[in-house]
Amino acid sequence: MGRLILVSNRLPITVTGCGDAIEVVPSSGGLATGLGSVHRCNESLWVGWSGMDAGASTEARRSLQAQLAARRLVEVPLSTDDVSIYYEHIANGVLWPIFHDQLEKLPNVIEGWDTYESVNARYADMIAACARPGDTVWIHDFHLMRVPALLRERVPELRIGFFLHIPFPNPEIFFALPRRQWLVEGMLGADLIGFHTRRYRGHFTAVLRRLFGIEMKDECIAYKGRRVGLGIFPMGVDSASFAQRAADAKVVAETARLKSDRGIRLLVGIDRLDYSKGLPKRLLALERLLTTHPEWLERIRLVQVAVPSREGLAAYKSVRRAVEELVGRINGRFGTHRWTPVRYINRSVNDTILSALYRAADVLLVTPLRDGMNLVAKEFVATRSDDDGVLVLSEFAGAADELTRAVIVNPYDVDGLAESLHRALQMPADERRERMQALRAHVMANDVAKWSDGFLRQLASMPA
Ligand code: ADQ
Repeated sequence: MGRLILVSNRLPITVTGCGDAIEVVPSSGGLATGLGSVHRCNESLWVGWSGMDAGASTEARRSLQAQLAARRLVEVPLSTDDVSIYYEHIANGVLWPIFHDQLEKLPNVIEGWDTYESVNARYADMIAACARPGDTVWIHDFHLMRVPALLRERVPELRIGFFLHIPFPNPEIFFALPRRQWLVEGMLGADLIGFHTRRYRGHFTAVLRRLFGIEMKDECIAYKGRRVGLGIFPMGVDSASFAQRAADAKVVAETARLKSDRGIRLLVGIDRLDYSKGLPKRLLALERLLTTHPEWLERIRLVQVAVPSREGLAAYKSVRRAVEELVGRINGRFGTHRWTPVRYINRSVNDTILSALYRAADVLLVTPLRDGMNLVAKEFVATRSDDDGVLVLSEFAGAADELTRAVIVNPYDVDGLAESLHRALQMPADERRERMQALRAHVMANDVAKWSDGFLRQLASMPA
């Protein structure tokens, strides 16, 4: 049996300190946490960038290498220029908005594809240097779309899988992308390409038809004398550990503290501060709710946790400004000496607080304008072993295809969203329980281990 080599833009760690006093600590977040269990169980190698500048001192680099090796992590060093062009400008500044249908967020000047290619080639070089015959390589996400083809050129017989964590857009939008064919050719170096939903795969096959006249048959296409599988693998979360964490004494105490304001119903939002997550529209819906249903004044509170993200990009500065203005406006307009409608937390929260917020929420709001999957929705459901709490979920999150017993909303329809909040807040206990039980049955049975096993099993079954 060969080994598994995981590949992602970032390794699942954060480097702190400097010189030989540097320390490597695990990072959290969807991909790091989700693949973390795959990495632990499979004795795999994990290739990616450490987050450390390539110009760091020799002692710092030596210390880093030793700590990475102990965790079976392999670093692809990136310079400050690489990071600013490949990661910030192309991946986050160009690919992210197009894949989330936000053409107006594109910069006027798009350049740097050569750096995207050369960084992807360095990942391919590093994987080729680590791989032994019989190994399986699993590459993740939009930062590394050229790696499958570049790796195939270097080691033609390797078994290569690629998973796209974000949506694949409608062809009409995808075709706005300069270098679109070259990116698709990059992905087609894989033996198996995975998507979260049938719709994203449908968009991808429509693009293949238009670019190459290829049709999918039995979930496969024939391309350059090879077969490439196109599969649907909705990612799950580590459901058992979220369920277990809810019983932790610290979580129980924190949950009680959050619920101590008797008579106040809690709405909760947990997001990266990203324009795709729909925060301004969510706040507008809350404002609308307090206007059209004044009976909720002094009886509800939104706790919105928004982790700062990609702050160097103008579009992110502008969504942050918009959110802060709206929070200020709503609190100023409706707040009283004893009540503040929105509590806004502009940083990451630790695992205990996260679980307590999920557990204390009367209503969890997941209202992205577009989201590949959205793991927050599934983490919430996994945490609610009390079978209570209402999930309000955007129809434009991949998770909506599975979590059909949530209150499904169109986040562009602010009035409709306000009415759905009203309905969620009023939902009788029986209906809440029936819906949450159905959601939990799905989330507990379809966890992250099932996702990775399903992908890897199908990859293993592809003809070599
Ligand atoms: P993200 O866009 O990062 O992921 P998501 O799936 O919601 O979105 O995962 C976010 C993770 O970060 C969750 O595990 C959540 O608990 C954590 N998190 C978010 N806000 C936090 C906060 N304020 N404090 C602490 N933790 C926080 C991308 C795609 C998604 C896709 C995932 C996985 O955009 O659509 O679901 O990859 O494929």
